[in-house]
Amino acid sequence: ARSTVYGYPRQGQNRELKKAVEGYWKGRVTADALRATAAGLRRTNWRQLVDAGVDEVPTGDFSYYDHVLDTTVMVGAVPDRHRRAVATDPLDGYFAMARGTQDVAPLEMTKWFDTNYHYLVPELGPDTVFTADSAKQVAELTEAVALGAAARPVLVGPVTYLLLAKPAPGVAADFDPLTLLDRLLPVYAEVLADLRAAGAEWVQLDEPALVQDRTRAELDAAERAYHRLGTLTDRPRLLVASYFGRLGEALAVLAKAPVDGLALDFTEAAAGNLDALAAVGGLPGKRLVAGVVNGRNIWINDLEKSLSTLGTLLGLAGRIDVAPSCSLLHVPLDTAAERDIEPQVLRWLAFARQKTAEIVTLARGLTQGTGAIAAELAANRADLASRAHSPVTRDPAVRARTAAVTEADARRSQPYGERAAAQRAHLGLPLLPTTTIGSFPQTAELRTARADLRAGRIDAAGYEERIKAEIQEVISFQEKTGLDVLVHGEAERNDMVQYFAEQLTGYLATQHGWVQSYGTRYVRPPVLAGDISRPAPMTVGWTTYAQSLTGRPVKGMLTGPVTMLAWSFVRDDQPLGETARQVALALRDEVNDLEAAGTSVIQVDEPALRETLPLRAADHGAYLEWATESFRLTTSGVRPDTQIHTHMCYAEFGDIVQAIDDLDADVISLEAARSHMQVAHELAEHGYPREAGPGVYDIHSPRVPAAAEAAELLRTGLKAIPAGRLWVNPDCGLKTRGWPETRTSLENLVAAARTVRGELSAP
Ligand code: THG
Ligand code: ZN
Repeated sequence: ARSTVYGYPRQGQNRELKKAVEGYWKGRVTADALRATAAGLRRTNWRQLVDAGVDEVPTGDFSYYDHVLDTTVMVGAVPDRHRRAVATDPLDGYFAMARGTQDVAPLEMTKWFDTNYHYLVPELGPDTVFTADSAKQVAELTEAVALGAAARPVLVGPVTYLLLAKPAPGVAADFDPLTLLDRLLPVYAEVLADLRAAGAEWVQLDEPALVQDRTRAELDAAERAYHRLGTLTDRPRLLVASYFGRLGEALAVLAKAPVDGLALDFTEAAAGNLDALAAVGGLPGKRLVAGVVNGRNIWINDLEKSLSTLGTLLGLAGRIDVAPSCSLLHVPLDTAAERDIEPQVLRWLAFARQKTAEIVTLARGLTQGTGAIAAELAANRADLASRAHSPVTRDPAVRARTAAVTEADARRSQPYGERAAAQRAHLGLPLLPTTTIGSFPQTAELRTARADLRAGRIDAAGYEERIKAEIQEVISFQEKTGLDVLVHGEAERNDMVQYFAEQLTGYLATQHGWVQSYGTRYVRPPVLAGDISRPAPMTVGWTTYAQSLTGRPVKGMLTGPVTMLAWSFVRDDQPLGETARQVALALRDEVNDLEAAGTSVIQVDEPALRETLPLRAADHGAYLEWATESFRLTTSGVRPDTQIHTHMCYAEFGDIVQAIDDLDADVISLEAARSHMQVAHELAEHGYPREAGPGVYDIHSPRVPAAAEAAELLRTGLKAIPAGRLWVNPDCGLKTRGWPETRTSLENLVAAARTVRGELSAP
């Protein structure tokens, strides 16, 4: 057995790639220097893989921004509006597609399956002409071969590429990009021939879209694609890779295709692949790459269990190789950089470098027998036992509390209608009440204050003073502007997940655990390592301080349990629902403490509710069950006259409207400005009975909406949601905006609310 990986973190140990690319954008780094940095990072990665004993390294997985955008360049599908920039300077044209320019909009960005990585959506239409550009793939293969590595180029497969695309602007919305398959395949054939000529023995074609529910027509397209590519005469050997789940019906299609190997996910999330493989009679004569090490979490592998899976596979294919379940892009680089995590606990964690060592060990064990890896197995067994029996992972008080949760704990004491009346009486708000989503601009001064505190240049009291000064400013601005429900502005928060993770027992934070989210933007997901409890209130002090400055209601602001899980690395030793329940109970204490301290409006944000939806419809029900239950568990301990808000950051939520209703929140704010209040109509169609604030100001753009424009959006909203239930707010938090545009936009928003209120009371 040989060991291999499909992709490796691109950024470098100190995010050198981010610094070089952003430096290039600012004109501080030349194109040559950027290219040299990138080549150095690729070399470091390949050396690291080869030195660890990996038999076949990936190439072409590196990207300046995004590998789907690289594929768009490879097949020549540059949108018309970017052609001139690309022709003038390919590198600048590439970044123009990624980020837009003064004059042209970028490609749209969306989530890569159910990960936290975002890709740039290809824009295709009936007039799209594909042309092969294999330069990047060939160059990177040549670099790796020059280092003496056995290298395998990795490409996004043609079927997945088309399934990820959308109709270009101006093309009919019902245009199906998959109709372009026959035009795309010759381009892939050309790239494959170029790679073979450059020395590729194998090429990997990634088809993760085939682990989603697929129609017969889509499966037929996959069959046609791999028949066509498989029967080419001038081609390298083809490895078709699937990951992020089970293949289902697509497995039979690929098993029959005239390709040379398949890569399958054999982690828990893909349960079913093993049986399905046996059911189709295995892959006689083909190479099977077995993804037995989870490539998207950070827990050490259970080596004995993996060896047993690999043993089961032995008779099922011509040859078995060992790999992580997916590209290692989705995990941080190296646990060795972490200095603040207890050494014993650090041994439970495996980042990309450690996962690489695991697959090398497994491949050796499979080839030479377990005797050859006895020391590794013993150490692994000890680390797994240490984790299983640690007081960190098992806190009897937390377990007793989750076990005692009843159905009633997750239900408000009164139905929505009665609560709404109590809240109206209690809060005394005007029609079309105005509010914001929670955060105000995170200024450079605030970030400096946090850095100063970390570095010891100021003490806790000095930091508190700076944050309080900011809260005073934010409150006084909102009063002056005439907003009805105020917020404290979240000046104290670095990140809406990290801030809470740092204060909850059972969570670990990393110092260097960066994972690419999109382009040059990275996150450091905290680790849900143990049983979760809340040793002390987390937000009550700041919220009550803000409330002490004003007579208007100040909204308490929390991150909900589903989003806490979605943007963290989750436990793999208990069901997600159990972890969510623990987090929910900790947050419930915070909600109840806020209420006890006099907070009448509490917002629990769930921007990740939609993005965590499982890839297959059959799995939606179980997910939505624990997701909605944990939200209700968080929010149901309050009095009827305490108003619970929630917020979600997307306009497309058609498939989870029922779940949103099941949250039983009193008020929801949603993105709507860019979709012209479409969401208001979707809520109305569903018969959504509660209050809603479809955003009237698109905070993702620095553009300031005029009061008349916001008023027009409100009038549109009123056609779907009655005046008694419509709120007026921006789309999302304002932390990424500057103060000047925030000021004007909110003044215009309040003016718009006043205008429309006037029209409502006019005879
Ligand atoms: N918080 C967390 N996860 C998230 C988001 C979040 N995942 C999904 C979505 N939001 C991703 N969006 C972003 C937006 C901005 C940045 C990262 C992800 C960003 N990162 C800084 C950078 O790369 O320079 C680093 C931030 C830091 O210092 O921590 O700007 O909101 N948890
Ligand atoms: Zn939002």
